[in-house]
Amino acid sequence: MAKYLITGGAGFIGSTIANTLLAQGQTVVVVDDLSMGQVQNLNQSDQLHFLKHSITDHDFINDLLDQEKFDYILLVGAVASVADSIAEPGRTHAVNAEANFNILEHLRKEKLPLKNLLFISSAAVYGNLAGVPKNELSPVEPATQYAVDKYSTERNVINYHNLYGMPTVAVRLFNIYGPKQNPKSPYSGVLSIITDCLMNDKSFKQFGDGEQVRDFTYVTDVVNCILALLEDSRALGEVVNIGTGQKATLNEVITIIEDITGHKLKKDVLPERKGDIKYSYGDPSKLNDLGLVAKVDLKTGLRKYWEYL
Ligand code: UD2
Repeated sequence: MAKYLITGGAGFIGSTIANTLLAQGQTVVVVDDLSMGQVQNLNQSDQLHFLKHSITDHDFINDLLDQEKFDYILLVGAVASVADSIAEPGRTHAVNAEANFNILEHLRKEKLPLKNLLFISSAAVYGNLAGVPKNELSPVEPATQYAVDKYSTERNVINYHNLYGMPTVAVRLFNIYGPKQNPKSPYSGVLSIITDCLMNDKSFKQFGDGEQVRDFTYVTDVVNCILALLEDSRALGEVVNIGTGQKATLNEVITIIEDITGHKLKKDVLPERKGDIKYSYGDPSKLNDLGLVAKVDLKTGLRKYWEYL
């Protein structure tokens, strides 16, 4: 059994990873400031150590790294929304870039042993450049603070492998949905907001014409791929898209949800959101070549999500 550090481990994706590892009997240390995450997302276990703290406290994190000697580190903690980063670029940079750089530097300087470190990057790095689906060699154009910080950390993570031999891997996630996604912020994932509107008879604020395209990927698919990549030496020093490769417009998704729930969504149509990407879907060939696939299709995933709610 191994010891894992998960930053942002009380959030939507981090807690799903943590609970999967705890079910395997692994030891998991979670550092989360609970700005978006919730302790209740984490299953109770003697193997879980929860620390409510910000990853921007470098001294705290460095002491933790020195004391615990983690086998695996998962850098999940982030200001998790593009729109949020436009509102708060300074805080975004401190969390999404500086906090992660501090961890890499401390591991390097102190020569701390490590089996693998995985960074959660984002499809946002591709920006609004023409040409979809995006593969890992597609040009990038990070157009928001969120995307710039995801891209710079991704490069650092890969460079620390190439230059210093640190075992690392980075994944670019597309739009993730499923149980535990917190719908309470205006910056939450759109599917959690839509289902919250349906459940509470609220009007959905739709930004733009609803023809924006996304690759919605179910959270357990993402977690299974992440945990497999951590163990795959072929993925060391690599950037890998995690997505289904299937695309859907917001309008199509709303129709599927209305069919599943039998409710009609009330909508207010507003202008497009600043920094929004029109067409975002990925080519998962590299992931698939590693024997991994995000296999839950949108209808099945939305049905599972609705049953969970
Ligand atoms: C998602 C991720 C982000 C990043 C990016 C990569 C979330 C919350 N964000 O951003 O972290 O990885 O993908 O490209 O998963 N929308 C509405 N009404 C709402 C909320 C959203 O119309 O109340 C629209 C929004 O303008 C966008 C689409 O729905 O066109 C998806 O929005 P989102 O916030 O779920 O995700 P996105 O793609 O901006």
